[in-house]
Amino acid sequence: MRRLWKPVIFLLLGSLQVLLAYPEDDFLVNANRKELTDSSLFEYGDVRKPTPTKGLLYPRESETREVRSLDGMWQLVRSDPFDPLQGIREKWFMDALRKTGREIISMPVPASYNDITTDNLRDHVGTVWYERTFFVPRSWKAMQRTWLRFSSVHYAAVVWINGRNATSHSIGHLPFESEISGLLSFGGNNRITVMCDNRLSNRTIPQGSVYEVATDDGSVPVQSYTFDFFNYAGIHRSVHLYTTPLLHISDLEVTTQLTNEGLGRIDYRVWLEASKEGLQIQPIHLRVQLRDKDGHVAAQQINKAIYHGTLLVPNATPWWPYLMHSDPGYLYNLQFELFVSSNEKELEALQDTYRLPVGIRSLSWDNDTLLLNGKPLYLRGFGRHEDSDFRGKGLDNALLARDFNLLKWTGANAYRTSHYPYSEESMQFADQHGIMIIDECPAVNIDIFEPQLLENHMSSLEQLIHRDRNHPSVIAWSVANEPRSNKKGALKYFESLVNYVRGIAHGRPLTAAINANSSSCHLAQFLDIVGFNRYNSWYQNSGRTDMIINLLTIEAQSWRDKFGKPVIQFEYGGDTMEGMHSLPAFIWSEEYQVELFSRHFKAFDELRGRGWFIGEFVWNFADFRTAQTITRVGGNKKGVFTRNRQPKEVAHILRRRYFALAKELDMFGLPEDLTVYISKHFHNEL
Ligand code: BDP
Repeated sequence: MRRLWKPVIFLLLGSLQVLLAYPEDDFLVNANRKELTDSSLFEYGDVRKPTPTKGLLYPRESETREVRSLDGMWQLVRSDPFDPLQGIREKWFMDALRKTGREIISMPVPASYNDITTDNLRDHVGTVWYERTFFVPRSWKAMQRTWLRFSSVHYAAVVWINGRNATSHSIGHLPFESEISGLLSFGGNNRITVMCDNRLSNRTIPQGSVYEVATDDGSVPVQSYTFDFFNYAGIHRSVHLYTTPLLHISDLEVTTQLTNEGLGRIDYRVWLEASKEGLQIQPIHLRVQLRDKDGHVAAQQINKAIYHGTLLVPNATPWWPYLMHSDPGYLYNLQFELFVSSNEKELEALQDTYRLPVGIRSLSWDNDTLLLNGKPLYLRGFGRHEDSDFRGKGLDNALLARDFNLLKWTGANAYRTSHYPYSEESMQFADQHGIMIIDECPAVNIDIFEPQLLENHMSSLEQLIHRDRNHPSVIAWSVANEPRSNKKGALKYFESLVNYVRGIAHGRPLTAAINANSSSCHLAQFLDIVGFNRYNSWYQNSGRTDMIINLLTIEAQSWRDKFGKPVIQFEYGGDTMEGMHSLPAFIWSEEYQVELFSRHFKAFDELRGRGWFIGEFVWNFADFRTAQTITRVGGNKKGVFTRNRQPKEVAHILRRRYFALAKELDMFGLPEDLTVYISKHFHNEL
């Protein structure tokens, strides 16, 4: 019976795709798919470039805008895994989901849905449907527009308001929005329905495949993927309603520079958008004011009919990273006010205001180093995950705050958003705290290189850069993690990808976390900074920490010799069971993790002296959930912290190293609790 649905599903696909602008691939995972083995066959010259995304400013209240959260308890029903499109055929979106007669599950938003219930929702493959109701005030109808914005749904989403299609999106971890003024009942109750599909295919970013397996009770679809974190799904981040005037500021782009003399320069560009009724409104001028932390105007400009400009800021307070300055993360507020002609007595009226936090800093790089405000950087930090008990990948402000406290406690100054874009709230936090970000797109472990994948990959980077280009904390874009870049097809694929990204990189260097060898990698030659992942004494030479220094220094030098670019190690580490001890050290014990790190530190110090090695990143900040495999005990245990964010023994050692580097490089004093009193004859100093 189940199988009968399949032909019906395929027939429906063409028309649905047009109706919902929902990528065919996401419905059609693994059906009629030809495996592509020799990706070198493809030419990438005429790949469709993604249509640049529009808007997407983070929703902020102002005197002209209201923001309302739709976070809270939603209702969820799951589809039959063999018939993920049943709800589309039967138009579940036209009425309350309880009318489907299916089990209703209370589901918090934001959160992954996987770890909330006690049944197999965790391993569900296919679609689930979310729903909630909400009021919008009558006052929102007059003279404004209402927008619906999702900060991220993984992997793909189709959205209806009161039974009418509002928007759709695919690729997780990225925001999308749409105007819904025409779909709402103002002063009345409204229903929002979201279909979320978690299936990954050869053409999704990241890739995966769904296949059918026989079980004792029949058969089930199973999602497989090679990347090493659980494919959590659902409405992962906040959902907002926000209003704008009929003519409003729809987008902003800002770049900054700092001269040696302390003169700050801010170049900005503003986009306006009007509804049909808003087209009549006549903009008169745009006032741009830079305000310091105390609200004083540090620079301003008034533009008539010009929507870009430059502000010069004498004696600017620069944005500095944590532990490079006593006041890191200094942010100004850049206030954009649009004035229009008014019928009232005053000649002009304030139409729209948007305020953007801005850090003034310069970023530059050459073949040896990356410089911030003219100072060479040495990055010390982590690869991380958005991952925690129950919430999975759901945004959690308590977790975010705890993580930043731990980052600062260890003396880290950077992290990589491995292996996908992190929440917008975390990017804002990084700006405020002076933590530097290597901003990675969701292309992890990509393997079968082909044009549709390339188009999606470009799109994921376009969306990421559009979202994050105004954050001072972002110091590089990472175009991929561990792609199979030694394969023949990778050469043309990455040439096309990097050519495209270079055109939109917004003043940041391009990097990637590579696990191929320097001799066979087809990606590194296109990058500005070569990043590599290597698990010496873990996946290679397990148990032999006495080989690390040699192997690591030889490998780093080989990347340097071949590509002549700055080099970073983006991943090293070993799984460690908290509380497992062994003397002498044995793999999986806390002592082994300490020994493994310590040998890496020695290699890093040797490499630092060579003038082109610019960063060390531990894998991983905290333990995290993975798919079920025999190499993982409850997940990946390479964390310096446990999954509930308590330190393993190595955290204290890493902390001493990172603060020692801060002292050596930027003359920072050490925290008092870094060492403990032992005896008056023993000074436990760094
Ligand atoms: C690297 C991957 C990372 C894994 C890590 C590991 O980039 O996602 O979690 O290995 O195996 O290859 O721990």
